[in-house]
Amino acid sequence: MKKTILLFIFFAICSTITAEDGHNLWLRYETLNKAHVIAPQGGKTMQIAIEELKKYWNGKDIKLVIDKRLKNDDGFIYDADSICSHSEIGLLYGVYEALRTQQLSTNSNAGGYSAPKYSRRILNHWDNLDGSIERGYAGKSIFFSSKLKGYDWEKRIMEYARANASIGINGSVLNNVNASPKILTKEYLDSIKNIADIIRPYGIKVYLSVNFGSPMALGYTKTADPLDVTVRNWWINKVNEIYSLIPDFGGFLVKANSEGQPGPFDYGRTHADGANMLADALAPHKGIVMWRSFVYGAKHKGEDRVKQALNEFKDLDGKFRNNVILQSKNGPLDFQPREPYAPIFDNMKHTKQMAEFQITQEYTGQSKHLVYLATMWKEFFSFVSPDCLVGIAGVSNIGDDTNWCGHPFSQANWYAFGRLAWDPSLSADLIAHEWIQQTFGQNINEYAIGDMMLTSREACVDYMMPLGLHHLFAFDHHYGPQPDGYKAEYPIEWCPVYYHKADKNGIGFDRSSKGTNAVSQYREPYRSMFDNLQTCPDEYLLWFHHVPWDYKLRNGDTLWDELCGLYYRGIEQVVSFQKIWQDAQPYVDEERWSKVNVLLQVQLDNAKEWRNYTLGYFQTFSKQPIKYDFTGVSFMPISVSSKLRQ
Ligand code: BDP
Repeated sequence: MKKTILLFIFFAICSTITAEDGHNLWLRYETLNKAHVIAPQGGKTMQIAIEELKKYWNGKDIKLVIDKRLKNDDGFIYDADSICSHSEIGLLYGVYEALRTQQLSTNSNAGGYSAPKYSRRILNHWDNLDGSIERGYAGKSIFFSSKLKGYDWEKRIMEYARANASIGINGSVLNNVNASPKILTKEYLDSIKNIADIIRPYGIKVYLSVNFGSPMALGYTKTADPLDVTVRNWWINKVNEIYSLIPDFGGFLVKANSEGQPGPFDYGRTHADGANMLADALAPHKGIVMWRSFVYGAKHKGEDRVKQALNEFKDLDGKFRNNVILQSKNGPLDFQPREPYAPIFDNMKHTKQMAEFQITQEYTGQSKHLVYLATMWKEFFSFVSPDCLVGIAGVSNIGDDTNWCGHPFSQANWYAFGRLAWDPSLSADLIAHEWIQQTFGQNINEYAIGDMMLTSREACVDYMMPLGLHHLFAFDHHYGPQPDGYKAEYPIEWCPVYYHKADKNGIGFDRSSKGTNAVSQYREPYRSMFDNLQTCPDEYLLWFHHVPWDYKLRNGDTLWDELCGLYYRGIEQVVSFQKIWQDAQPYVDEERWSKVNVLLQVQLDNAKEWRNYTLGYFQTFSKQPIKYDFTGVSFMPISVSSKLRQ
């Protein structure tokens, strides 16, 4: 008896100090086991829908109804006591909507019809077969790492699928766009089949990144020429093999002739030749090809990098098969803290297009900085109509860390991606509040935390590269600043000095009609607006113009003073985040609170480093004082040939 009491006390203590490791993401429903669910016969997806309701629904009776009159497969109608959809997966989405609503304080407008804007809502994992993740900051690959085995591994994959289903994500490209040909070998396809079987009931299709040179690299053909019959047949057979294992396989994602990857140019063929060959192999199975437009340094080498993608693709508009989708990053360069939208979205009128967002924070502090990205993605949608896209891809930030994403707030970016892929008209604000309430409960100082999230991306822009500056990142890891970066052995497009072109006269990349004329790729009114220094928004100023240090901005400050002021403003913002987080302490469990607290200090230190290093360096050109209290490093003038800064 005594022993039992001791044990009881022991467990009671343990449960009060149970680690809150963030593993449960935004899925923190209380187990109630009180609902009575009326549902038709169904498969595994229906079973999951029923189980979720039985366990977590706080009402009594609820009906699940399949109604074939509803058009959109994934859409549903949800009201107080029923969820109705064309399909089982639509019902499951309805269940998660019902449970989300139940978690939120403002659920008065809940209910009605909801259907996704896009039928392809896809995560792109940049996972390598050795378990590492390109630009991954939250541990190893959940798919290819060996840390988890057997049941634990399956459970993890299932949790992954459930989290995705809860926000409507319905596709996963499992491997890196810099793809190893080995992914197409029997050994790997068998393990991909296992993954597909686990995630299928949650409505998630598997896609793979493929290396264009695969048949040759694996030793089956002498060439990878897309017009060669042996090559075409190899792909047809390979695709058939994949579908025999995974009947609902989604298709391929391809990075070709970019950053050293093989592609159709190697054989004098076009992107369309390459994409169409794969599309033809996939078409009988209803598979698709997502062909990336992230290309530079191939055909248009030497040209302003941000112009190259469109120049490579514009003549191919209308030449792609119906099951090819051109996938382009939101900006024309590479996931910078701020870029103008990529003009390729304006120009490819007869080609299906998808936008690629980067959820993993390669250029926004990785998993160390609190940067909520929904505001960036909404900015994109303020220029590019959601109607011109057929799908959305997000480069995942998921790894095998217990909390999935590294920084507790990075989970919000995964969440926001799913919600926006479902409905791009949702506001960043609403999504932030949904996430906060579900992740931290309703007692937290939600409005202050919400403000912190909503201003965090702008803060990051301010302390890293304000006023349209871009790619000032340290080589290779892309974490800290290296505005003086130049290596003769690297392509010039990897060197920060190519992008800011600071000299004694001023700073910025002249992409106006007097410069590289990148502005000409934009539709009006943006073309004229960006072209004219007077009308170009400050946010994009140094993206499009080389501006004198003494140039007077609209607010009356000189460019130099404004630049300095913004770096300081960014730092002040992070200080204010720390204050908000201090106030949140009573409402957040110790583990997550401390983790964020420590990371905010890292973020502040990094922000200061960005300011000191960057302003210290630019000051060698501006030769002007920094009006603020400055303790930056002092810089020797750089020795890069002035030609690079023309
Ligand atoms: C860049 C990354 C690089 C990726 C590349 C891509 O630095 O690791 O392979 O994009 O998107 O942002 O292909």
